[in-house]
Amino acid sequence: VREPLYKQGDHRFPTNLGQPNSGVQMGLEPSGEAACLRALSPLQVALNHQGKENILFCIGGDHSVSLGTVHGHAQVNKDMVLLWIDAHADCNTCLTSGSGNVHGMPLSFLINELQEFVPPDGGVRRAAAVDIAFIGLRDIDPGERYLLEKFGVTYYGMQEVDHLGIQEVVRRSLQEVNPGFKRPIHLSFDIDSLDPGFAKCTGTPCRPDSRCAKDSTLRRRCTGQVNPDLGDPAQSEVTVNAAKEVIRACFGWQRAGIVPSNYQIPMPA
Ligand code: 4U7
Ligand code: MN
Ligand code: MN
Ligand code: MN
Repeated sequence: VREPLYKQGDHRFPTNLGQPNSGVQMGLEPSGEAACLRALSPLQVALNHQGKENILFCIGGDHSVSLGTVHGHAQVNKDMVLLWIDAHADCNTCLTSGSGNVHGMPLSFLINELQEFVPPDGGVRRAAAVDIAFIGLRDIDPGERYLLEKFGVTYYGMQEVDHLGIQEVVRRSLQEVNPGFKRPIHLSFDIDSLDPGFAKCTGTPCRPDSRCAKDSTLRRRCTGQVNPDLGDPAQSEVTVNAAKEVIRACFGWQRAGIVPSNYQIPMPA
């Protein structure tokens, strides 16, 4: 059992961010079946449209690392849009948070409109509420829901994913925040957005179907992202493989196979 990284109800800008309490091993061997990856194909279109050479990739956890990555990206690309694929909305303020965990708070500092509710942070670059879309939400705290509604943030929960299909949800999200794919995209992907069947080893596993009840036991287990030390070795392997597939898919890999740009079909002599 870990102590929350931040004292509950403390109203200071947190300093203990992105604790290195988790990680993903990267490798090349193909394995694992993450059905959720189909979700990423409209994203691939958008990313390809922008040119692969411009992709910056950051891996880490917990999700409070996003304070640094989003800040950095927004400094360079001021017109950036933010896609947040997560079971959680991660926009608790220090005062709405029930757990005191900073990984549930980063967006309260990263959304312009929320600044009156959080302590001053010395100049974090932000996105506007209209430039953010959430996908996969299924465990939202009351304060978070209030803020999402108040500022009209685009969000598609698991119910919409069930109803419309993930492809359509991703397409609509991009259409709303980035019509024509003209703006740079910052994708923040939380492994707990996947079905725990594919990714059990996270601090906050959350069943993706709409029957997913708000489970109070989840609240006490909010520490890491991909954490191969959680769960047994078999679950750990499945989780790591799912993470690798998501990463590869972001860089163009498809289950249907890909053809390298310089590929030439072998000719008989
Ligand atoms: B993650 C939670 F209460 N909302 O604030 C909180 F349910 O980065 C969970 O998305 C936060 O994994 C989860 O602690 C943060 C909780
Ligand atoms: Mn999450
Ligand atoms: Mn998260
Ligand atoms: Mn987390």
